[in-house]
Parts: sequence; structure tokens; C-alpha cells
Amino acid sequence: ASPPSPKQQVAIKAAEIVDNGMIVGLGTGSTANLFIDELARRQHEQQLEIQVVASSVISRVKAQQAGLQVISIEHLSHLDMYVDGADEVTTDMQLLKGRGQDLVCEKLLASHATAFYVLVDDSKMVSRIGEKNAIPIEVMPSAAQLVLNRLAKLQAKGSLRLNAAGDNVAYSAAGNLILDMQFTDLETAQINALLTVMPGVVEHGIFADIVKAVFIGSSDGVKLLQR
Ligand code: DER
Repeated sequence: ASPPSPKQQVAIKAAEIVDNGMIVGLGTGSTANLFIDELARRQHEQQLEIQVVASSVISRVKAQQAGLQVISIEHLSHLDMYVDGADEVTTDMQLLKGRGQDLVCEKLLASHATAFYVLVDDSKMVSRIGEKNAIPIEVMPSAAQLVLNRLAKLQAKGSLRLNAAGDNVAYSAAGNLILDMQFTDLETAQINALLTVMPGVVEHGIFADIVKAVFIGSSDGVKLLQR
């Protein structure tokens, strides 16, 4: 078989730190899928006794099909770890997420987990958040225009996310609309602070200071950023 790709290598590393008896949160996306596969492999090969909770329907279905024991978020007593991908990572471990449609649940589980681990390949590394992607801002549908107006006053530019066909707005898994916005003259910490308290904003893609470790896969192996 061909050697594991950088993304597979980080998924393997993350699956190795799962211990018996843990409740493990599953992220959403292509890297999270590789982690689910590795976790299922470990459970099968080493009779691991774990339970999992998923950040999306697609990850729940994948986990169930892989034979993992899925519990619902409503019944969570605690969450030992949450493992997910990201769209951008800085060397001081700030993240941008939300290119998918499950941001609300991803951040809920990431923030409540005892340990939040992020799996990326080195293409996701940036020197500042927002360098390569817009900031996803999930808004109450009725608040989209009000929030857009408010952000325009802060020189932010962007638009409502459309569906794949481009012929309608995209709704998130939580039933909200998503504004993809670029900010020019505000620091990440300022954007994070203003979005976190802005009425109408349900969630946003800046994950500041909640990551325990980032596994970075590249052609020369796996690097670890640790808090
Ligand atoms: O939606 C998200 O935040 C996901 O983590 C995602 O954007 C990362 O996906 P990938 O692992 O497929 O790159």
C-alpha cells in the first residue's frame, strides 16, 4: 500500500492519543473523516471501549457505519476530546473554521471538550487569520442585512454564502445564513471580540485560544504545535 498522506498521518497520530473509556467528539470535513476511519480501525484492532459524539449528521452517519458507538449531544456528561480540521492555522494556534455548514456544533464541541485537537496539512498554515479565506459569520436569517450593514461600517466586505448551484442562499445545519466577510484594518482579536458580542451573529469562524494542540502533516512527517 502507498505510504499514508500527510492528512492520514495526522489522523493516525490523533487516533493514537484516544484512551479506553473516553468520549471523543468528531469534527466534520475531509480530515475529520480520516480521523473517524483511524479511530474505527483502532477500536477494531485493539478492542478500544470508547463512545463518540458527532458535530454533523454526515460525521454521525460515517461513525455509525464504521461501527463506532455514537451518543447524542443532549446526553453528554463530559467530552474528553474533540478532533477536527480547520481552514487556517497560525503559529500562535489561532484558527479559522467554517467553510463547511456545521460551524455552530463544531465550536460548541470544541469549546466544551477537555482537549481540542486540530488536524491540518501544511497548506493550512497562514501568518494571519483571514489571509486566504473570508471569515464565516453565521447569522440569524432575519439579521443578515443588519449585520452586513454594521460590518460595512467597519470596512468589512463580503456577501451571503450561496448554495453549490449558486442559485439560492446556503443554509447552515443550524438553519442560519452565512456571511463570508473580509476585514482589512482590524486585528484578529478585535474581529473575534466584536463578532462574539454582536446581536444577530449566532457563531463565527475565529477559534481563539481554545486549541490544545495542532498536528501539522507535511511531506517530511508530522509537526506538533502545543499550548
Ligand atoms: O468546516 C470546517 O471548519 C471544517 O473543519 C473544514 O473547513 C476543514 O475541512 P477539511 O478538513 O476538509 O479541509
